[in-house]
Amino acid sequence: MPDTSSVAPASRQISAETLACLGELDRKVLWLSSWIIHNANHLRPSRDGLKVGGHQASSSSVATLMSALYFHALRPEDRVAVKPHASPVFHAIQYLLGRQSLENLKAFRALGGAQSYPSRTKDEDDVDFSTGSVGLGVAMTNFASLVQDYVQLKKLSPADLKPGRMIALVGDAELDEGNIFEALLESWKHDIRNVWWVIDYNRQSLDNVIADRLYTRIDTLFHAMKWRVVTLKFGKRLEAAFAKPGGHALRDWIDACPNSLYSALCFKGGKGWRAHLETDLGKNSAIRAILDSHDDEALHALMTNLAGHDMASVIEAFDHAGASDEPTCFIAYTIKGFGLPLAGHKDNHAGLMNVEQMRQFKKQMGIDDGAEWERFAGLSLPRETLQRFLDRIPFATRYPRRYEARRIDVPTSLPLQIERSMSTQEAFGKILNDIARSNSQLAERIVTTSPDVTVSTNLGPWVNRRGIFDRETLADPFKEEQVVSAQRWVQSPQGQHIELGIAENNLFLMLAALGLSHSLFGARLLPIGTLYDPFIQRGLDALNYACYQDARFLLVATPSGITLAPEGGAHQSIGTPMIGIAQDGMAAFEPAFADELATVIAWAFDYMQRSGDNPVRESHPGFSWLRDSAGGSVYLRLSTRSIAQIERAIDSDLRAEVIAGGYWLKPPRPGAELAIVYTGAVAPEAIAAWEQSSEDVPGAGLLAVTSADRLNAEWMAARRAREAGEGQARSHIERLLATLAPDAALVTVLDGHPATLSWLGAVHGHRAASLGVEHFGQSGDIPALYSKYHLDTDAILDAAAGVLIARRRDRA
Ligand SMILES: Cc1ncc(C[n+]2csc(CCOP(=O)(O)OP(=O)(O)O)c2C)c(N)n1
Ligand SMILES: [Mg+2]
Repeated sequence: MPDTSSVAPASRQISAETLACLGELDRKVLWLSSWIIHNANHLRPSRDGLKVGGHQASSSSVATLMSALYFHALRPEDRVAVKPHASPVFHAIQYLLGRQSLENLKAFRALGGAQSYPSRTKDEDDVDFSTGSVGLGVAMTNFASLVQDYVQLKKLSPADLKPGRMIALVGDAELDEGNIFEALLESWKHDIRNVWWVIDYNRQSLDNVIADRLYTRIDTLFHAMKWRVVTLKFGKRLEAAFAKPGGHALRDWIDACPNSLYSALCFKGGKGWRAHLETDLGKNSAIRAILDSHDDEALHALMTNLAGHDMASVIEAFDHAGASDEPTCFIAYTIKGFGLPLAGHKDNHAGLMNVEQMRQFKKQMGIDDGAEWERFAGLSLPRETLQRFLDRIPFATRYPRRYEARRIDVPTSLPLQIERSMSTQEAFGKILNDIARSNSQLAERIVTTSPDVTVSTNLGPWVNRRGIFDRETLADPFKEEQVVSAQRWVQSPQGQHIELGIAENNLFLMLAALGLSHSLFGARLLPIGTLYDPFIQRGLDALNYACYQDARFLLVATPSGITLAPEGGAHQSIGTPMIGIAQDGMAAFEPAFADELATVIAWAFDYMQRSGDNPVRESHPGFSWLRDSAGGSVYLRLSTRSIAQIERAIDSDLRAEVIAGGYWLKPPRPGAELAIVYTGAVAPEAIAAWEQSSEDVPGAGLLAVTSADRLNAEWMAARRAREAGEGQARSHIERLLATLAPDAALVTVLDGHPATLSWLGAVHGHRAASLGVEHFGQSGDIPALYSKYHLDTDAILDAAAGVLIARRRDRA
């Protein structure tokens, strides 16, 4: 079991009573986490025959580390991301702290019960960061620490909030995820502080025991990123054995023992250790003495006394590290399945103790039948002592630990000088520039971030005015040297833009952390992240993760579609409008005109701050089926194509329709046979096609869809409401399309996958032909590409003719 360059933690006195209480609680956490899973799998009736699962081995591996944290090292201001499959350990600890109900533990993995993986939004206890998709929760802590610095340096958080540590309990195999490395490098650039990663170094992943050579890489990697590395390898008992004359032979033997053999022997127990030690070191008198003085059980306990399971060693390391705010990685050697009959077995990831094994384990834990859920049953200290201990731990001094932040006032419309022709991307830059110029609270609370596409997504003017955030103040040498540049990038703690390197995972984790600042740090921020639309897919899991945690942000994705024409196929997004529809927690818009964009952005700043209950009624009559009072994040799909703008004022009715997702740009005559429906940058083609078709089909309508996502969501919600007995429920899109003839033809068109709008045919059973992009594009100019991919005016007219002919044939 080769080691990393060992750093012995300096010792600090901790009372024997404290250590005894911690040891007992650790035992209880191990018991409860195993029992929660056992109960779910063996004692709850199964209706579907599926194994419920849970991770007894993964949980046992981290029980001591988590007990040491929660019952000793943590302060209320610290925030923790727990490795996903240690959820039972987390909930057991919360139960002991009185923050989780027995009912929820009994319902682990059942509807409404404690979640399989800790969830900020679904669990009722004190989850700081959700986890589940490995690697993301870990990296989230780095970005959360950056946000903590941001709000504290600007004095936006409550004055009495001390800086906390952002702590991740990390499965060692999580380090295989690329996003970890992206986050490490990025956070090195930002000189992050107050981060702890506690690696549960059990040397097992899901499938396998990891290669012996890997440890050197982990150590080197963290050192290279300027992290302090604290290795916790051997527990006190093993250290004591090594300190005896000849003990070094035992240390050398363990150090040289391959991970797989060590794991296998952990599973086999005392007899296995004895056989190998006899063969390899039996002639060594010191080893002989150990073998002779330990029975099999004691020998097993000694040989598996790794520091990650040794409370005194863990406490010492945590206490020692607490003195500095340096980012710190603890490599804590552990055994997957420690203390359980699953220990060390390479197949133990999804392994569950069987009924007989659990009976034995229960006996070993001193727990009587019927006392399985009792907080202190089977422990050797009096319950009063343990309860008193729990009541006094630092972490218990504040609950709940989440903050509510005051709402930032947002105007219902944002000023924008509309040019005769402009793109939505250009309008976005101007809107932000205008906000940057103002002295408003809104301007103060906006924070922007971008993965190296700040300039190319038009955030430049905002950054020029508001500056780049950094702990240190740094002038712009280009400016000082009078080198002419459009960008003036002054860095300081006052800056309001966080510039990231090119890694979209990092962008979304940054937005996740910024978007939870109100709850984590009591400081409301209005985060805006920009990137090229196609690269959403690069960071999609992290985006999903941000939404899963209910982080609030405005995502501005530009340019998009094949409309970015000369940039070519590798940069063209096809599927993102479908992501916009399907992504929970995020309302997606694709406005065509600048005034629509200004309307949506103003609404978005308000929507991002909402937190009411579901279901919800909007105040504007008619738009009542969306879950709008709960709020969420907002995604804007924008374009660099400059299009002719419409001279108009957006009144409150039009505003409500733009927000609801669509409006008749050219209202149809009642009973009209045809409507052209468009989204986004193809507006000029749709308008031209409508003008030309009006000659043949008088009274045809032209429907502007600003949000296929919201139209769709409300349609689904209204249908469900009708099914639930609300017969009058009608969604906006149902009312809009009801003007048409029952068998009217619809032609839908957008620069994205046609399925985004094709469902409109199902609203009233209209016959729909849907245009869009289905295949990878290539470089070209807009006319060439729109023609090739059938988005141009002719294609729309052809499609209209096709559906109208089919309609007439059917009627005949
Ligand atoms: C992104 C992602 N891929 C795959 C999984 C499935 N999975 C869950 S745990 C795990 C292995 C975890 O190993 P490690 O992190 O070492 O945890 P431990 O040994 O403590 O169980 C895998 C592959 C996942 N949860 N997330
Ligand atoms: Mg592991």
